[in-house]
Amino acid sequence: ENRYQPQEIEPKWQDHWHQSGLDQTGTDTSQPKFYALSMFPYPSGNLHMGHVRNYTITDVIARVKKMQGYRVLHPMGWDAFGLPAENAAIERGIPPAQWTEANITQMKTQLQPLGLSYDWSRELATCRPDYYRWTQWLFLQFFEAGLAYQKEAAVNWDPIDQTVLANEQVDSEGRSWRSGAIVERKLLRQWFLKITDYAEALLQDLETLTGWPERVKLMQANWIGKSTGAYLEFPIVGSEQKIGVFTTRPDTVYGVTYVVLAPEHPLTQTVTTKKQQAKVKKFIESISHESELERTAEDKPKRGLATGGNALNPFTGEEIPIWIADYVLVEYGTGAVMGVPAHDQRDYEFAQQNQLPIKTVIIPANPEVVKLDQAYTESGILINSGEFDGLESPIAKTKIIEFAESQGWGRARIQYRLRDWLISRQRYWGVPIPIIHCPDCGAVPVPDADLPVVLPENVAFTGRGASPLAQLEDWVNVKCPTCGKPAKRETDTMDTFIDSSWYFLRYADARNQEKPFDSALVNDWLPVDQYVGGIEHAILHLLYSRFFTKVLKDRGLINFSEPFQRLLTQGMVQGKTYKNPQTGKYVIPSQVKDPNNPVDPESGIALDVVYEKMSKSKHNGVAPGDVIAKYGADTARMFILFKAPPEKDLEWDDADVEGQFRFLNRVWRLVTGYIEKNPQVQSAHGEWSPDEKKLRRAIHTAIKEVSEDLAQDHQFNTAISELMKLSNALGDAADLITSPIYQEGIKTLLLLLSPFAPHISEELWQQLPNQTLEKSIHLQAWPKVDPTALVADEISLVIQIMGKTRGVIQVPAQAEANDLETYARNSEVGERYLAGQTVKKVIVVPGKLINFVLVN
Ligand code: ANZ
Ligand code: ZN
Repeated sequence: ENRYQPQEIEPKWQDHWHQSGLDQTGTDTSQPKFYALSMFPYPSGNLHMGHVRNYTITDVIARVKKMQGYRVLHPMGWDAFGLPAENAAIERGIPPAQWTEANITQMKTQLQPLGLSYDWSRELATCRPDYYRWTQWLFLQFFEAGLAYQKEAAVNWDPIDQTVLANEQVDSEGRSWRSGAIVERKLLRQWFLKITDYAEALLQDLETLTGWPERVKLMQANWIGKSTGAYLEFPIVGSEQKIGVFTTRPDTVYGVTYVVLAPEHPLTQTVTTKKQQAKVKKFIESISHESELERTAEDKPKRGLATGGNALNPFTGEEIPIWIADYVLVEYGTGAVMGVPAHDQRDYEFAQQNQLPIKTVIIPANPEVVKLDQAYTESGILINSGEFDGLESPIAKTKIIEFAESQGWGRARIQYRLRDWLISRQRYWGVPIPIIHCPDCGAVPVPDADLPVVLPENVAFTGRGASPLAQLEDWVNVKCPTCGKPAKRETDTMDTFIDSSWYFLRYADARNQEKPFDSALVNDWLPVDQYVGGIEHAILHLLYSRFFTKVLKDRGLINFSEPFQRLLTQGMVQGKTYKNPQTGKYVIPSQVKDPNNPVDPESGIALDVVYEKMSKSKHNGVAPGDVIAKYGADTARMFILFKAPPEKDLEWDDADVEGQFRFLNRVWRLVTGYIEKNPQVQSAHGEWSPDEKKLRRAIHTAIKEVSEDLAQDHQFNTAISELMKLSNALGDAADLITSPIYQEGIKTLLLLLSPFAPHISEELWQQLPNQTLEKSIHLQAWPKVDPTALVADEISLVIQIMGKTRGVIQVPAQAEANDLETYARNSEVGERYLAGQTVKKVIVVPGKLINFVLVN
């Protein structure tokens, strides 16, 4: 018997496709291009369901586009630098490169059985010198453009191991992962990329990204955080210096009753009086341990101190005290604020605590809404504001800025929350920053000819002391490329987000030895037409990639300014968990005796059944390899695509996996049954019988619906439902087996199925009479809709009596509402249910149903 055996056919076709080069990138330049990209994985060594979902989605898109006549680029690679490899080196003595390459090999082995249509000839790994050579080259482009610079910034310092720690190496209590020491902050000179120069462009161009989820664009906009307002200066009494503040509410300037500096502000020392010096010093020290989050948390009391100094409000001529406080951040705006307690909630609370005056200068147009125990933070009408009294906030803002400008007190200002990108890492397993520090020439780029600066291999990993690179004297000490004097290499490596900020460009020309890429090739393939990945990258990775793209465009290396045309952020894959509601512990599913009535095997307490993101600690993971071994990759793919729309979370459900397996078995029997009967297909005879017409309509409806589901919002789930309908229609039309329509139906079913379940459809396609191996189903054209086939001669009309469905009749498609009523009344169903009844009302939904409302 000819059974569906995925374990046999899947490896066979994978081998065959590989040998025949089926998945190589399209080269026919007469075709439009399509670039389908999944976010490349970190090679942890372990492929999980989240990966499988991501790559399956992209694979279907790539396969459909190929059939629709596009030349497709669908590559894969490895985001291979990062901390875990270095931790493995510290803990187990395995060199990071070896650990990483072994993981890559293992994950490739795990990817192989999924039947993904990657062009592996373009594979890249960011940790290999043939890639990071160009990461270094690109860094030097930024350096040359003045977009890479050094300044002091705080790092996590482990005082016991005398080492810098990554954020991930500091636990939630602020302790080092290795030594357990309380981590300190330490200032180091580090490298930054000037992403703030591109803040406005990054914000503006979000509008052009029509193929992105609104939610992601909003997250990016909030991260960039544009505020419009004013820069105003308050002269320090008894000094020539002024305190500049950034405010979004210049209309409240008459209500300023004090000025606050961030404790770290450079003017703090200047304004502090002798009497306050000791206290201020102590305050600053105590603040240095708080994080930014703690300092600005809304529910936390604001801490502050008077400096003893005063400033002048130039608008009112009043002297006001200068304070320092933890809620003012040194990095934002000017690091100083004008305190307006009547109209800013934080200022209000601060003023209350410290008995500072509160002066109302804005009243609501509708005074009923005033609440006395909090700031009035809305717009309104100005009072107590001299010549600006009576103006509304928006107009007052403009007038006050104009006036300030005419007096030399300030000007309009736009402020972004986005900060420059700190890219220095004091670690080994990353791209070495290609800079040599010379005492005379300063920071000198490593000359092109000396790239890449290769990571040395004879390195000790102890987790203690300076970074491994900094400990290698031979490597560190070099001659200055400019003047030849003794100089030192930069020992910092780059943030791995840099590696992933340009990999999508490299795929267009992955084997280039002379340049990071050929511009013409990149300009041809990019932007990426469909990018697919997790929402966790909604901010940083996407923002950095957009930034790189814009800089490279300005450098003349590429001709487009946005890298990703369309973005799909796929939902999580969730597994079933059994959770003890009292302890919060997750019970291992195999220990739950009765899944219908799950109780904790120890305490007997009833367990909550909830779906959560798959993870080891929750015992709810499903290993891709296990599913494939049991059902095959085609079933796994079908299930993932069918169970939920791609953006939504997906609940893993064994019964539904079974369901997809059964569907593929049905397809198998349908098609092999057809092949075994080996029918003599009649030649087309122009005039189709009503049954043939009906089947033809089902076929073309499926083509239309599947094509639309795929074109619009990647509704794979409804597309698969259409495939099920078509397979049922063919099952019902067994009488037509010799009709050319039936043959068209079988072929269409396989063609439409092939992007989703590439192996079974190839196997059955090849078994069809007159197929040859050269004509892979994946090289066939996507079926076209014949609109004439969609026109129905007859439609099914549902008959309802009092809203209850009582039967279905066939009626002419063109019938009018009146006719429909006649057909319904005269039908068998109508006669049975309407006999002796009085009809009160008839409701007709044309083309669908008729409902008789009776008098009872
Ligand atoms: C006076 C004022 C009056 C303000 C008022 C608000 C309401 P966004 O929108 O986030 O840009 N601010 C400015 N620099 C600050 C800093 N370094 N640390 C903490 N707060 C700072 O916020 C801008 C507002 O945040 C500014 O406008 C300033 O307070 C405060 F009725 O100035 B405002
Ligand atoms: Zn020099």
